[in-house]
Order: sequence, then structure tokens, then C-alpha cells
Amino acid sequence: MSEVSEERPAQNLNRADVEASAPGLLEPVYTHVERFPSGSPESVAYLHEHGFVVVAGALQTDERAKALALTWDYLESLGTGIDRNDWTTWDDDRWPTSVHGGILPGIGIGHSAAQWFIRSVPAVKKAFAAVWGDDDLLVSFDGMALWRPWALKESWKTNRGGSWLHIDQHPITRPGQQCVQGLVSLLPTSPKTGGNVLIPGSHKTFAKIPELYPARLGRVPLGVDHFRFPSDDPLLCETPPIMSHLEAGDLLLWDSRTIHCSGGSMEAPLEAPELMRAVSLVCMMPRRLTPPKVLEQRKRAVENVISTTNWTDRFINADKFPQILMEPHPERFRRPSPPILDAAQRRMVGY
Ligand SMILES: O=C(O)CCC(=O)C(=O)O
Repeated sequence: MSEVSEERPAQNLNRADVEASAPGLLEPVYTHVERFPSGSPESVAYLHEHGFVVVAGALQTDERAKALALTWDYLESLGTGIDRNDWTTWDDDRWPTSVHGGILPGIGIGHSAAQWFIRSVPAVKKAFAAVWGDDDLLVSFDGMALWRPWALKESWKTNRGGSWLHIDQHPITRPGQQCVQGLVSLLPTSPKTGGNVLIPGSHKTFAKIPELYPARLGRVPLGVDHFRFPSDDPLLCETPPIMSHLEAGDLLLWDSRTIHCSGGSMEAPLEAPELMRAVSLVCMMPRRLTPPKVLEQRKRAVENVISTTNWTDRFINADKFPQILMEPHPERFRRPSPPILDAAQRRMVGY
């Protein structure tokens, strides 16, 4: 999950940036890409070559059903009156605070039973272990993107096309491949649902960002792993973004240097009173990359039910995102209790 989730205020942009920010040109092409078995050498080779890869069926049918039911358990347990069987209870006055792309980053979701269940499915870890050549991995305490059926309420529509294309790695302070992010899709995608958007191969131009965008990058603090591209950036037009088709249970992995975002429906959306998109954000990195201080912060985060971004080698508290801090009535949400973890899960925390 991205560190900074909202576009910078307009007053921080120069004139050229503002002119280049008119949305619309970078519309994705819905694409069926090759899907690979979890942990296969071919999946890793594809990731290195294209900057992303689709891992087929990381969650089996029964696992997906359980994960979705646990996701609703989380939403209903907030105590705001959400009822999974009644879409009229899914409005903003009851829904947990979300950020760009319909991502729910905090309010306990990173330690919900749903998220701990999904990140503990062996095929999910196997995919990351193959990427790193290491299976002693820590897991992010990430949130989920849950999209409500906007055919039933227009204001639920999420960002369109390539409107918030970004990378999640600072081009100066974090050179080379440092992180591979992921999402498990609990539902199948289609042009009617929308989904993840990314530019294949764009991880290969990462090193050029300082020279291509000196002013824009100059405004990003060196410790912030997030760089947003202008939404109709002419430099990005040569390779159009794609929206990869995902079957339910697929795991999409992408290099944090790969330019990505999410985009809403490209065709008239389904009118069924069901979630249009339910994805679990998940990221694993080797324990050996994590300083002892961060391991301690991660243990405290579990006790205090604090969610994080994708990085496990730095501690970034997602409950401190501006949108969560600006929530006028945070007391309206009943946060989950600290999770009860098994030995393998505790190991993924940093014990
Ligand atoms: O929801 C998505 O597909 C994109 C998520 C994203 O941009 C991120 O986690 O950095």
C-alpha cells in the first residue's frame, strides 16, 4: 500500500505540472496476460522482465470464500451498522475511512482475521519466497481495497484509468529492486469491475526518473517512497497502461519501481448489490533486511492493532495517514482485538 495516498495539494505544483495533470489520456487496455504457478522460476523471470506477474490461484475456491466472509466479519464488527446482506448499509457514514483507489488502510484492517488468513495461505508466501530466494520473510500489515457497487450509488465510483499512476520507491534513496508488492484478488476482474493498472516494463526506466522529473522529484522528501506521475504524462504515453485480468484467487505481484495505480470500471458496471472488487494488499520481504528497531516496532504494532504500508524494513503507521487522522469521529469504529497468531505468523511479524 502506498505511503502517500493523496495527490499533493495544487499549490505545491508548478504550472507545468498543473497543465500536465488534466486527466484522461492514460486509459488502460484490459489485457489477459500469462498466469504462472506460485513459486515457479518462470513467474520470477516474468516479474524481472515485465515488472509484474500474475500468480494463478494463490487462493483456492474455499480459501477465497473464507477470506471474503472474514472480510465482511471485519466490516460488520466495526459496530457502525454495516450488514453484508443490505447494500443500503454500506454508505460512507458506516464504511471505514478509505483513501485513493478505495483502499482501506487502517482502523485495524491490517490485523483483521481476513488479512492474517490470506497472508498465511502457503501459496502466497511461496510466491514471495521464490522472488527473494529466501523463505524467512516478514509480512506487511497492509489493508484492503474494497469497492462498493457504484451502479447503485455514483459517489462510490473510484478513480478512473491511470489517474494516480505512481511508484512506491524513492528513485534516489532506494536504488535497484528493493520491494515487490502484491495483491490477492478475492473476486474475478473484468472491464466492468476495474482493477489494478500498471505499465509493463516501466521498472526499467526507474533510474532515469531523477533526470526526467527533477522539479517534481525535488518536492518528494528523501524518506518518502512514493512518486506520483502527471496523469496524462506524455513521457508515459509510449507504453499504454494495462489492466490485467485476474481470476478470483490470483495474486498479482509488481516491483515497487513499476508504475501502477488502480482504475475503476471501463464499461457499465454490474448492478448486483455486491462488492465489485475485494483485494488484499500483501507484501513480504526478507527478515535479514529489517533493522532490530523495526522488528520491535512491528511487535508493538500487533499488540496495538496498527496497520502499515507495504514496506517491512521500515515502520510506517498507516493509522497516521492524513485521511485517517482527519476522520471527525474515529470513536465510531470498534477496532478489532489484537490478533492471536500461531508460530508461523509470529515469525512473519519478527519474533
Ligand atoms: O489497488 C491497486 O491495485 C493499487 C494499489 C497501489 O497502488 C498500492 O498499493 O500502492
